[in-house]
Amino acid sequence: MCSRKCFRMPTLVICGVVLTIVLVCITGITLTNSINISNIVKLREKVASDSAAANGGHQAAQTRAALVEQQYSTLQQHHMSKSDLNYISAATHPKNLQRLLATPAPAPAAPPPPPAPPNKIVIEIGLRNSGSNDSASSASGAANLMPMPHMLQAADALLEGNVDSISLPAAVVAATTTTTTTTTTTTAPARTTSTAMEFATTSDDPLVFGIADHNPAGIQFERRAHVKQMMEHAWHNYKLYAWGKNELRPLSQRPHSGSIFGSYDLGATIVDGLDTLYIMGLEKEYREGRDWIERKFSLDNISAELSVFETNIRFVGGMLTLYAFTGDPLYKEKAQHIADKLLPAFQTPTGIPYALVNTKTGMAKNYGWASGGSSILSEFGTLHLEFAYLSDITGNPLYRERVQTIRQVLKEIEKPKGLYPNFLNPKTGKWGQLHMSLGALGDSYYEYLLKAWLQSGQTDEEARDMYDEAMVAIMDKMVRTSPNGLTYVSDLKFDRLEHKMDHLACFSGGLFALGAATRQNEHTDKYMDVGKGITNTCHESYVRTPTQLGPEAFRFSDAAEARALRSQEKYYILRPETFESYFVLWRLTHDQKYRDWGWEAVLALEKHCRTAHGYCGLRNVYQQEPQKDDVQQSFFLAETLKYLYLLFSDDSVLPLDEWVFNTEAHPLPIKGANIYYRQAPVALPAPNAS
Ligand code: DMJ
Repeated sequence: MCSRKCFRMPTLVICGVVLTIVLVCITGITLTNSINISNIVKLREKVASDSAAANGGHQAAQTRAALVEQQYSTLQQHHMSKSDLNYISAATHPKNLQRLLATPAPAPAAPPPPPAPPNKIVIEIGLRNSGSNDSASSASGAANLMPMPHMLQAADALLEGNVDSISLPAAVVAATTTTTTTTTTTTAPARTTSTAMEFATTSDDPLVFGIADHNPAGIQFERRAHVKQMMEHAWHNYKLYAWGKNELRPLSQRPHSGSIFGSYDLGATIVDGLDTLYIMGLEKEYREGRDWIERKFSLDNISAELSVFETNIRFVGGMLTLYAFTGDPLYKEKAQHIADKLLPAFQTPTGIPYALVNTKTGMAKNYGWASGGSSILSEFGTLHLEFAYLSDITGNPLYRERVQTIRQVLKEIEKPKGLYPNFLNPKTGKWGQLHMSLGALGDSYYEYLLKAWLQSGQTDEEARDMYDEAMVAIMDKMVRTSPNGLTYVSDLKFDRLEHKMDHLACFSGGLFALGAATRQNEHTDKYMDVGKGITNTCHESYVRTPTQLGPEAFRFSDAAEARALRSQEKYYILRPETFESYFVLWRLTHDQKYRDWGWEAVLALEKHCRTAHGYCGLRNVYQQEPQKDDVQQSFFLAETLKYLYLLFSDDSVLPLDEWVFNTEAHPLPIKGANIYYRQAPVALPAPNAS
């Protein structure tokens, strides 16, 4: 028989166990709450201080943006990848700010903030579906991404104090690939979502950075992530072995000096590659580059002989894009500084600039090899986008005037068979040798005719007319079809067609297609056919080599199609033009084959061009194990990797109706269509004294 004592023993044990469980629970809850509450307190403090400082709706909107940013910075501390946090800057996108301003912003809260009503919103950080992230699966994974309206809703709730808990499940902390989900119990109305990518609105906000895409279903995640990793590899090795120099020699692990940049250290890879880092969300690397530009980049006190064309497309173009992206005045100042150094080259009887200019003396000249002292069409004809935009953001009309002068000379001059020869004498205003090409020496002139029209918001009709006239003449006189049905664009030398196409001319697949997509006229169908045909031919030039990378030039004859025949045209130097056309055709047609072709190229680049210390070109793409050239071109970071990254991104990243790419793949905003145009205020006439 059990005594009372004996009965009490199990009761005490049970009570002890229950007490322990209760204590553990309380401790757990307290710990959880202390995390959540400290976050919330911090957020509320931020709300209070921001709100107190706020002078109006705009700042309230920024405050909400800051809250979202703060949330995400917490997530980042838990090893979540920045690319998975691309929505981070959504709330600071000027479009979203405008949208927020259009809706009644919450009244600035007077500190101390009121206690939060319980359980209005739970922000829960979840895991992305595992498995493949490529298009098919990403479509199903889309539902797990936190959409913009929810972000804004969450931001509002935070601002208003309607948040009960923010939970970070332990699994998230351990996760390497994560994204966000929300569970809302609020009845707050959802906002409409923006379709554009996101940018920082100010340069000095350390939390505000990058570009977001709003349609995860449009992204091939694994492919894109792979390209991003290639960029990191290229950049980190450049940083390690050639920082501040122009380019990297990956095999010898030292800088590549000389070449088109002269002998000075101008950080060409930094300036050329920086907008790609920005687009990819590589913030740390971007900031290293910006810092170098701020502290080191200057053309003062050096006596460099610079190529007007290369300096314009890479340096001026790079700075202009960075200015458009960030609004950081540093980039505008640098762009103007560089362009000013180029201006002496324009001091010619015709206004057609020389090819080379000395940054110290202003002495300018042409290349000795260029047809009797001529300037080169693809060089003096590829300044318009940058100079026109520079005038608009600085308010100084001089730059636009310079390129308008070039335009007038080219408009008025007689064109043999309606075509533009590659050489023009800047003193006499007469053509040199009658060689025409959509490849070397001609290429980007035609590109800038179409793109000047696009950049102007399709108001510069003169440019569009000149584009149509030139392309119709090219289709008639230079575009041909091989016996096996490959479309190509030949060079024309006097009256003789040279059935050869440069790799450089592979950009024209995209150019024809873009011409078709942006205006319906009698040429539209033909443009699109030729654009697709040329892109297909350039792909053939790649897949007909054992390396699956294309040669510098390829020929068409009875014996061969889309193959290089001469030893000096068998190299590949990491050029972008074929991928540029894949990108443009993908955007315009959504034919999956363009993405697959791009991915084939990525695999080939990885197999043959990647080294332990960066990427090299190849000396002969027709060899199974080709020798590498030991140069990582700056355009590999500026163009090749950017176009491949964008190929696997959603259309909302740099949409083609808001951005136009300069010939070095630096995107420039389209006037009237893009809020990042950042036009300088027009000076008002002085008030009438009377
Ligand atoms: C780039 O510098 C530019 O695309 C230019 O217009 C031509 N070639 C190189 C890349 O191949």
